[in-house]
Amino acid sequence: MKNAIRNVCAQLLSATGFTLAAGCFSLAAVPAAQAADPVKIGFLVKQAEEPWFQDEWRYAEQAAREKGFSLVKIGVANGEKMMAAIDNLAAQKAQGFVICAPDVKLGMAVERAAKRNNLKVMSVDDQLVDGSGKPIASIPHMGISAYEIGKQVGQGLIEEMKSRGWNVAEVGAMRMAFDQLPTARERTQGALDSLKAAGFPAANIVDAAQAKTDTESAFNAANIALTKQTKFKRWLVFGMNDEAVLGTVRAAEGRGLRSDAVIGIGIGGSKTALNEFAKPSPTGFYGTVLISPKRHGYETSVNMYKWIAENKAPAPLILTTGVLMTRRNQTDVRAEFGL
Ligand code: FCA
Repeated sequence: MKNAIRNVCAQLLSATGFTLAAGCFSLAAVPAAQAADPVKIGFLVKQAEEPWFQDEWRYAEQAAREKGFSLVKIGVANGEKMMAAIDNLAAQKAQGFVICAPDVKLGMAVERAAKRNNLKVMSVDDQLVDGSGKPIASIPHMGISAYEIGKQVGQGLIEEMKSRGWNVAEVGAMRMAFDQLPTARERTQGALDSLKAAGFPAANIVDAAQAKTDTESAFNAANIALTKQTKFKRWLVFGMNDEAVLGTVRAAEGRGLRSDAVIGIGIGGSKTALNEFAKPSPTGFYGTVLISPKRHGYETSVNMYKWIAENKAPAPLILTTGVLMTRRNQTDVRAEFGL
């Protein structure tokens, strides 16, 4: 488009002289986005009902308002919906999208669909992988520093257990696992490693595997695990996100294990955690490592906008950090995150 204008201008310059040509140069100097179609960006998430993703969308919308692009939010619960959404974005003349895919193994399919439709693509939260399970480096990604954040969860659990003076011999640690997702595996591995480093007995660690990454699936998996494990009187609980921990905490409550017998620390800090903190008395959901939906929603969208409108490619990999948040410090920690 700009080249075409320049060519016409060059011809005018030689044919008509300076005045007309000056007007041409100011036209040719307008940024690409104004000269081309209006910027439209898709934001595709695997679990639209999860508060974390709603927060991401909210901050993406803020970016859209500030930068003046349109945002198309689509929930993509499975591969079929995801592929349809990408084609649909192209039909709507979007130029790019940010995605947290329903399955990271769909990475190559995402990249191919983006290329075919001439759409720029970035991933958020869950990094896409290729056929051999390697992260796809050509798709810029913003995720959390999963292992480090997991370690913070483990340290928080140990500290709280110590301050309550629990007898370790009676304490089980439940790892609510979703190991097919690398970021989930890294998060719980970090927590495990810090428990072990603090001398927590490996024999007291119990694995439960959730079928999906929501509260209900964690609740079901925890129920099965708790039925099998009757020797522990008290529990530390960790998992990939707040939903994993909340489901486990609810299952424990069903067995009469309440806040004096359960210390759960999640990852996230959205409504799922805030609702627990807002209850009149504490529950087994003791804390969460707050991560930033603002960075993941706002910053990814702005980066995509700049890629499209200013041809500024985003950093290939950004990993964000978290801070332990409990009932006590929630206001301060959220303020620190600009939330
Ligand atoms: C994953 C999880 C979400 C959230 C996000 C940062 O996508 O499924 O719950 O933790 O990472």
